[in-house]
Amino acid sequence: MDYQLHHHILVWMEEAAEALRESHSRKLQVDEKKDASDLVTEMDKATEKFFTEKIRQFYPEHRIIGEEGISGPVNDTNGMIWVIDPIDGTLNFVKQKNNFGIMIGLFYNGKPVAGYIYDVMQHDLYYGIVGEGMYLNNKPLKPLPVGPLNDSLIMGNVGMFSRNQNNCQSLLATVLGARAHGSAALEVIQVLRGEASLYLSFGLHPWDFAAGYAICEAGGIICTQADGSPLSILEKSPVLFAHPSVYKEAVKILNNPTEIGEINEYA
Ligand code: 2AM
Ligand code: CA
Repeated sequence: MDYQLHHHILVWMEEAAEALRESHSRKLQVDEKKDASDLVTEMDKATEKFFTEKIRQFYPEHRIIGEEGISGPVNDTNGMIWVIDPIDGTLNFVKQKNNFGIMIGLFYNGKPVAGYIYDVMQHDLYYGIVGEGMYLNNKPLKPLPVGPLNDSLIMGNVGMFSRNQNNCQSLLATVLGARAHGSAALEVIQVLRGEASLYLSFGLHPWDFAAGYAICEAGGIICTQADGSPLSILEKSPVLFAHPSVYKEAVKILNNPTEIGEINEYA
């Protein structure tokens, strides 16, 4: 990892986060993408533009995959690629002015190098450098100990559990409970901290999972598709980030449909 590059990312993320916090005092342009729950604001676009311009200025040979599509397209994994979600949890950003993140994953020849997740309203910047470990606000991040699946909480989203997507209610029946924030950034943070044993979500875009993928790799948390196959930053995928003590059992449950056990009333 190039430390000037790392330092640039820290400084740029601070600046972008401050602009997002400041934007809460203004009335923002909000547009619907697919429907009223899928929003894009002027700040999603402005934040991606901010990073794109910085990267073009300092690292013109690097390529960018961003949710708002300001740069690209990128069709192969050669060289250094930045995968950027300028605001993860845009619905929360608009409706709660809280519980959203900025996510950046850095990949070289398709392999994770470093990942950054900024919990903007908490002023908490999580990052991981592959080969070095995970950090929170520049201090080493040591997750809470994670035990077996049946003694843990898991992260996901309400929609997938209510629809029993990929038999995920079986997983819900196995664990103590599931938690959801409506932001992949915040959900992954709980796994990084060891407050949850795994994060599962189906049909994530590369910008939804790239940062978490790289930080988890740095921290020894296993990252694959839900069926155990490898992730690619070029593909939309079902994503599983799981601590080693729960990974195998989670994959087995998700891929061997069984009768769904009893789900705790307060899960
Ligand atoms: P976003 O705010 O960047 O779109 C909400 O459940 C989580 O899913 C957020 O991380 C959100 O990211 C993401 N999300 C929302 N709509 C999505 C969609 N249509 N496809 C994939 N991810 C989506
Ligand atoms: Ca987004």
